Amino acid sequence: MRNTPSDRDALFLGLDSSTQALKATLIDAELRVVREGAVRFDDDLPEFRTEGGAHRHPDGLTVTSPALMWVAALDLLLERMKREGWPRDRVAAVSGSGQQHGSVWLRRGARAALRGLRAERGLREQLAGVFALEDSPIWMDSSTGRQCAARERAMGGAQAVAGVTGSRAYERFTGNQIARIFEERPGVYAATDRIALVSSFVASLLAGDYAPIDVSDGSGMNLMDIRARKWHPAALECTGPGLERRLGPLVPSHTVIGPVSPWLAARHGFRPDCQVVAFSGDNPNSLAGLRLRHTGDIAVSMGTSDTVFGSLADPKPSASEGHIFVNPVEPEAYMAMVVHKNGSLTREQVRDRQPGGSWEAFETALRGTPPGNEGRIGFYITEPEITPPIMRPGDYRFDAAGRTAEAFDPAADARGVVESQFLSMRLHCANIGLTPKSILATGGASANASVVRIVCDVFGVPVFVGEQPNSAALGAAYRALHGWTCRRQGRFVTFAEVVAKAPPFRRAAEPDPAAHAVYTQMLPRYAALERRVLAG
Ligand code: XUL
Repeated sequence: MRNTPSDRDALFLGLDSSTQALKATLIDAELRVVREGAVRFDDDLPEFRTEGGAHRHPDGLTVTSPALMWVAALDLLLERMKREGWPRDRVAAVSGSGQQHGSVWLRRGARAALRGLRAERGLREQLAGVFALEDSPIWMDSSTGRQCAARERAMGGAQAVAGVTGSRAYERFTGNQIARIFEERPGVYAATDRIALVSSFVASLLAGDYAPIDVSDGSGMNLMDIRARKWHPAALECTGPGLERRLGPLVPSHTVIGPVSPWLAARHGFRPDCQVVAFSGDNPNSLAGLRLRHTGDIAVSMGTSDTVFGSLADPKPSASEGHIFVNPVEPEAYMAMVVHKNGSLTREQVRDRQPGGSWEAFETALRGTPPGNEGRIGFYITEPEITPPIMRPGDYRFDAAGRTAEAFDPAADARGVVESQFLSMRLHCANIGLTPKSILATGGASANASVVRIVCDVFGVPVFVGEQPNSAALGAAYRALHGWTCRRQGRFVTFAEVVAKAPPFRRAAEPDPAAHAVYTQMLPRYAALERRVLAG
């Protein structure tokens, strides 16, 4: 057997089985990225005929991906690593990320097939027959409205479901997907030995055995008690019979689940003592990749949608907004995630109304208008909003006296849209217990200094900026290092210690106390106007 790599030479691999690609990021012990690679499902595996990695079904609601495609992608990725000479024999630990909520249905005999993999053949050839369901429901599926309603009835209402599982019943959440399969395809359910998440399934392929679901990705199922970090009996009960046995155990996210399979060592040159750390969901891994290491660190990602996620100690799960998951790097803590659908497209529409329609004009408008917009408040809804659920698109404007206003001048609209988006974020984050101590701003709009200024003043905390491409794969690599370090030292080592060497993000803004006070005063008025808009 080869010698253990010295700690200095050790490398850590993170995989990310996302909707459209399987990505890999390899880091060294100094946390530098040394290699990156990706297999794109549509282009590299055209025989599965996916679009954006998925199949959209004629009912307009069902969305699936072929489970065997994820296996084929891993074969291809590992072959490329071999061809490109990635130093696999220095990899001390591997972890990974999977798109959240997707489920993989394994029939009896799958475990023996995983344990008995033969080195002379690829995974695809040996595992083609292990699926009880060839097409895995994924997070884009919204076909389970009936099952969601039934869950909420059975468990005492939407707030009761949220209180226990961290989220009200959502169509894409795995428990509701499982309930639908049980109802509509009882033969599939009966033939199933194990239901894995995408994350735990890919971990199984590396470990050569069933891998447990980690408590962070497990929080996206509507089946787990997020406080006890255990399957919740009543939530299982209303889903399908014999479910606990089919789901297997739950483990903390930093758990080393075992060494890599003899197959991976013999066929792909990994060390037989390379450790597999439990895989988790893509959002939990991104939290790790953005190094949100302390309670109160939050990330605001400004893209097509604006997504906020962050670490918190005392969550307030809500039926009306957001999700609470167990934190993937701080076992006692939680993470919250809130999605606002009206993000950059909405800002762009308001930008187009500025003279010249450029971002420069938008910045000039922000610089030329005062914090609080002289009492004017607008709600700019281009697409039906998730948080809060404003379904009817349109611009809703109010003057300082709370009267409906037909129009604002373009500069007031520029300030109005940005202030409104971040006041909404502050309000709804606070509703689920997320109060930031620092913000990491990422995504397109984080390059705009005047937008960053408003985020900073609305929340009243310092804002850092930085891009972290492939944050889920990188987060998985960090988590591999984290799990490996905890195992090595025989104690829980904080994630903050483990990622201390990573280069800091740039500190971009400090709050202005006077502007922050304006926003704090504005918040109750904003909340009242939001209720008016919601009431129609
Ligand atoms: C989270 C969600 C998506 C998926 C795919 O709840 O549905 O973000 O994790 O990225």
